[in-house]
Amino acid sequence: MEEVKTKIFSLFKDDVSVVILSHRNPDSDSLGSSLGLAHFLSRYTRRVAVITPNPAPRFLNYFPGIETVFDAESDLERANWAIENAEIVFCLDFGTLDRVEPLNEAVRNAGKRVVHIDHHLDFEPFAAYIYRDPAACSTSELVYRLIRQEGISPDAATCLYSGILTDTVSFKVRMTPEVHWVVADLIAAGADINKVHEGINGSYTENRLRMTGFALLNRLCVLPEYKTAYIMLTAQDAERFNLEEGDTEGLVNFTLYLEGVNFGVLMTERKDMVKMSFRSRGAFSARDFAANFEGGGHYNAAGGRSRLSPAETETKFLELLRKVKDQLQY
Ligand SMILES: [Mn+2]
Repeated sequence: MEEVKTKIFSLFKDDVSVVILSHRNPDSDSLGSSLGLAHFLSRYTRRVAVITPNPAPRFLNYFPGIETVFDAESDLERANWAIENAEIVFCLDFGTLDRVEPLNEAVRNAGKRVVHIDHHLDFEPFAAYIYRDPAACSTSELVYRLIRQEGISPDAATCLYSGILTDTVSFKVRMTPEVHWVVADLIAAGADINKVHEGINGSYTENRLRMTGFALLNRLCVLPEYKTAYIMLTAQDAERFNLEEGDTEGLVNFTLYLEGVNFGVLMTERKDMVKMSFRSRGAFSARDFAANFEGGGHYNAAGGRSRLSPAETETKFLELLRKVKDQLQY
């Protein structure tokens, strides 16, 4: 770690131009690590661009510096240009380049200028500098480790705190003693934890809250024999509640509130696919299961997608579930 850290720091110089890129469908850890690093780098340079492949959901607006982030969907040319011309390209919180489509080619071509910082199990070697640790709770924790000795500003601390909070599902999963030390340090550095908690838990739209209730009442299927619970939200459901990007964030976690359930899944019908989120507790690998649906991620939390219709996706899901029935009994 120390060696990589020294190498990364050797890249920083006054006025260096930096791009920080995180994955599609930005979440609190991808934005938290990206903006946390951006705040830190502002002591070296003003030429820092934080880019996301598509727009961040509105509820993440509480991040200090969010107004500086731009997305490739709104201006692909600008995003590609920024990556081509940056002296350093940070890739944060994703393991493989398919997570940053349509910017993957630009990143691949940037090879020698790329610094890859991540905690996912999936990994593709596309960077010259690699700092990854699948044992870390979040990429925000990795950024913390990278910059802590240099001093952390309150804004950077707020961003990193938010990433850690959500990637640990409010300090419930992927926890180590280290995480509490890190969080203590971030609060001491001035992290605005009220702002983060308000942003995550105090900023639902009425539609989002009612959709959550609807999904749990009418769309939750519990399969005790498979120790599994899943929710399927159709396009009509999304329309009924006027769902916005990010409104289903965290919904899948409710499935594991059930006693005796080891595997929970959320399927959401989108324009040209069914988006899937997988959560497991204990020995069952959500990530291995997600591989059946073009997915990946962490051992107990993964994502994927299906190009089949919702009904066909459900059938495929149930067939696969039958095959892993024994693995789910513990
Ligand atoms: Mn993460």
